[in-house]
Amino acid sequence: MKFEAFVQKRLSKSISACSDHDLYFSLLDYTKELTAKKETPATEKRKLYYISAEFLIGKLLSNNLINLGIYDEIDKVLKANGKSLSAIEEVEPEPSLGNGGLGRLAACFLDSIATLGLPGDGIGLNYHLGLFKQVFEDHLQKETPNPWIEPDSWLNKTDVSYKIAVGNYILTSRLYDIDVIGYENRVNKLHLFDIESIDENIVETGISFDKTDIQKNLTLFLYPDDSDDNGRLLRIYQQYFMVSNGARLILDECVKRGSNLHDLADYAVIQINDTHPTMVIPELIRLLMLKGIHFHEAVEIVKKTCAYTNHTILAEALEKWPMHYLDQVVPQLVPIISALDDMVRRTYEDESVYIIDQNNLVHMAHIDIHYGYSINGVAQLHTEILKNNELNNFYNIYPEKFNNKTNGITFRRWLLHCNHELASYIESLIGDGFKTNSEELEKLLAYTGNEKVLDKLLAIKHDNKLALKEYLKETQGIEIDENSIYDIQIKRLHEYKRQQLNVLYLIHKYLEIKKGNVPSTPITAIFGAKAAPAYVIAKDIIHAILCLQEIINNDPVAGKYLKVVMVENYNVTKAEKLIPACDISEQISLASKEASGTGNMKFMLNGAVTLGTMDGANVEISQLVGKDNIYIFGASSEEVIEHYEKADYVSKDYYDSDEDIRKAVDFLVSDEMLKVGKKENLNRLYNELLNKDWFMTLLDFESYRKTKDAALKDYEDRKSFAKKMLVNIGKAGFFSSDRTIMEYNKDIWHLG
Ligand code: 26V
Repeated sequence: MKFEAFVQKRLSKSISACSDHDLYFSLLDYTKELTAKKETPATEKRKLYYISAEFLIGKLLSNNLINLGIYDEIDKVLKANGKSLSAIEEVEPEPSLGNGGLGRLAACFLDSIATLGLPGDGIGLNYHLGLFKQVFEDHLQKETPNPWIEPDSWLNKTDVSYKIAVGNYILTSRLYDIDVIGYENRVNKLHLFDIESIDENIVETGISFDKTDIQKNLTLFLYPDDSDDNGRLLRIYQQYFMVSNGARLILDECVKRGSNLHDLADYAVIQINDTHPTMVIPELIRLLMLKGIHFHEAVEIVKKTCAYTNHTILAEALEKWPMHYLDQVVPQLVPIISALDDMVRRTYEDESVYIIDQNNLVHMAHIDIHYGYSINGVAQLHTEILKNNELNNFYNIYPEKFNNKTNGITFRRWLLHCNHELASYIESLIGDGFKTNSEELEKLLAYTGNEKVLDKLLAIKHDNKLALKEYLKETQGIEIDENSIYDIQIKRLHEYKRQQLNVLYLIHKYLEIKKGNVPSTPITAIFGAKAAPAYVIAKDIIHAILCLQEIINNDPVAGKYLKVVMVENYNVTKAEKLIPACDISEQISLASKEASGTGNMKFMLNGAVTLGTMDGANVEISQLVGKDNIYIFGASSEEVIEHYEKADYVSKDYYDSDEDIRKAVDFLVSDEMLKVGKKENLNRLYNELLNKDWFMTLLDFESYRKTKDAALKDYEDRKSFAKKMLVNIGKAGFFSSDRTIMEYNKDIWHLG
């Protein structure tokens, strides 16, 4: 049935008489009906289960229309009736079911798995409230709840339910599914487990709530604040609930497809996304033993079934649970984890590879490495650092298990959906093959000397900048200049990502402008970032940015040349508006700290030029585009690792010896700043930079300043800058998550 007829039947009115609200819910149901018709039960023997605590799927309407191949048709009929799809999209709430890169990667992977026609489902939790909504008050971040589930949504209730014993509770689960529609291909599922007794009314002020009432709070929040014991216990409840349900679903499905469980590894591969789902290993062993399989055989079966992806080397992010937490929440797993640890102790002398350490902490990653068959990092450099440094003791034991899978992004969302104008222009130049074979973007390189093409590229960028300008005016009342250079840093706020380095540069630039050294083209520096609610310094950095926004934007002279914008509540939806408008993509983490980054790939695909360190996937980007088409600065990962080993980095030395640094750092606690900001926060940030600076901001300042100034200068020659943009787009094909997934399949999963 055509959409017009569908609306008429459903609402007894024509499209033109409908509100955007009517049309959104009609499109939701229309899409679901079409999808249901496409569904075919998996006939393959072997299937992938991607278990993850986060799937940052973002809004689904446009993406689903694109993947079903009906976007243009719907767009046309809406326009003909005086309606706009982008206005209708505003009605859709964003499911923010992830913190950042790790969760968004899982969502891109599901899209590619379905697009490649592979049998593979996601397994996770149905959080009722996504990552908190960020609001700014008095130049500070405040957190409020972020609901997304409505009576009619993308969730489909199923009849799958299990009884899960956890702590002192027996919880009855309920499975909800979201369809994952491949681009002109198969439909897979995202399985999200939940319980019916969740009570949203237990949320108190902001996002605080009673963390002990498990029946009411288990799936209430994504990533509850784990800075206290109850928060950490709740994390373990969530993790066990996720993997126990997941393991049962996997076993049930495999038996249905013909497995006798001894041959489970022929029927299932389980990809463990970071350590959050690690308890699936002991839980599967437990469940197999309940089916009569002997412990040692169960261990061997699981070893052949599970594979682990590591997403960070940051020590504070590697999960280590105190044994007494596990005793309290998952006593049924404790004898199994102890037996797994025993086996390690009997085989290896090196204490650093034990599962349970001297302090009775359980190292979750160690379970994955000993009892999984594959361990991968997410970019070349990251995997090398895992092998040679962080996990070297494991690499020496199991060199064959280690492999790299450089991350990727789905081009359906990050080009076709978010940048229609660029996508259709590319299609007019090189045909539509790039939509399914991303490497075909290379054909664009034939046009790097073509003035008309370069002009058009600049014109598209200008349109996207104008659209962003209007959006920011509407949503935050901030006025920016579409003729300025848009320099954007959007990612979680973390000291290692070094938003503070960008801040120091902006202060420096402001002071230079005040001295009369004005830039030829005005600069708009845009940030978007949420800080973890308990991460004090991260919140201080947000405070500093908001203070600068007020000071600089209102300065009658400097405001003409420099604007600072902190986008409120940065999320996937905002990323889709920011990325297509960007000229300079800020990827300035301290070398060795950013495992990969995926925003860097999204910017490149949309024609922004990277300003970055040799970190994460910036390394692959620079190899692909060559040094003329990227701005690299800063200490190398080797230098940084050496500084840590020798403990010889002293930030104060850099402060003392460089006047630009000193002036920029001092400005944080200047009268000008203290007039708009809070002394406590600004002093704390100042002291942190001066006396600690764990992520070596001052070390890289001078090199950052020089390189950024060079990039701004090069921008003056628009044509040559447009050529860099085109090279970046042309070389972005490697970063399609289709390529990443093909590699996972070839080396790890072996599906089909
Ligand atoms: C987690 C935590 C939690 C405790 C406080 C500090 C902290 C810091 C970092 C993390 C990161 C968790 C894992 C993660 O999200 N990694 C990201 O994964 C992306 C996809 O592979 C990758 O592109 C990013 O570089 C990596 O940071």
